[in-house]
Amino acid sequence: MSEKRIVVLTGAGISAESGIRTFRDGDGLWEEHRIEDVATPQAWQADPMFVWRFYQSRRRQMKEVEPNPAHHALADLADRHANFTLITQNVDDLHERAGNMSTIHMHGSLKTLRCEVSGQREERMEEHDLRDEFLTCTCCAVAQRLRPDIVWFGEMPMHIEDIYEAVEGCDTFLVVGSSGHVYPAANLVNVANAAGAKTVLVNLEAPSNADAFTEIHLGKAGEILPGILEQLS
Ligand code: BV8
Repeated sequence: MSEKRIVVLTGAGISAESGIRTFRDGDGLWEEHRIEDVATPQAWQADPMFVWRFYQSRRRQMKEVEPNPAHHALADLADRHANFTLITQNVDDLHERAGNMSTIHMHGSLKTLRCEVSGQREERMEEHDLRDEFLTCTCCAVAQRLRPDIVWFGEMPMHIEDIYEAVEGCDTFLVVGSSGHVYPAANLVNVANAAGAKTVLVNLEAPSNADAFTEIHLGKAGEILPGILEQLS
């Protein structure tokens, strides 16, 4: 086991080959609305059923997709490497299903829902939990509406202290499948550079923060990642 500290950040691009649409492929719209306008507390306040249907359709899709070779390559690397941290911007569970059980979800998760009163989380992925009716919590004496357990635009990302601690202390920072549009995730490569880490990108095309990386591999993650992880460990 090498003592090198490896931190990986994934974005929507790593799930693309599993059939999950990325945010910026194609038109980045959902029912003719910009996703940045749907994934906000304001949209939930204004039209909760509209936002709820957006998430329920993505929660249902999770039952139909499988991890791809990129997810499996990262799970294999985690098995071989003692000092490994996986952070994802994604809200699907494909990293866990490939074997990365301690994945840090900085933007939340589709599998869990959150009580709007207590903030308590519960996993609700049974068939009857995936219809378009609102769901209510099991934690309050009077059941309250559950919201998606998702970090919306304008909300604070989760586990941010742990994330900065890992990135500030790493030797290699690998980003897979991210356009570098969304902050603070897109800034983590600069944090890694400042910490003296080697920064590597695997992406289909050059993202907006491409200049920040030491090494760039352009192409599909499922095809490239299995080959380059040997060099990283
Ligand atoms: C915050 C969950 C501060 C939702 C997501 C005004 C007000 C408030 C904040 C802001 C503001 N203006 C800007 C901001 C900051 C804002 C932001 O960055 N906005 C952007 C639009 C400019 N950020 C925030 O709001 C964040 N919070 O700043 O809080 C704060 C401080 C104190 C107190 C309170 C708050 C929160 C951002 C999180 C938003 N939630 N996700 C959901 O999923 O429904 S973000 C969401 O979009 C994803 O999680 C992901 O992070 C992002 C999409 O990015 P990518 O993952 O990179 O995906 P994308 O489609 O863009 O790119 C895919 C890439 O893959 C492409 O480059 C493509 O080429 C490549 N690819 C495709 N196929 C493949 C591939 N690569 C390899 N192989 C392939 N096969």
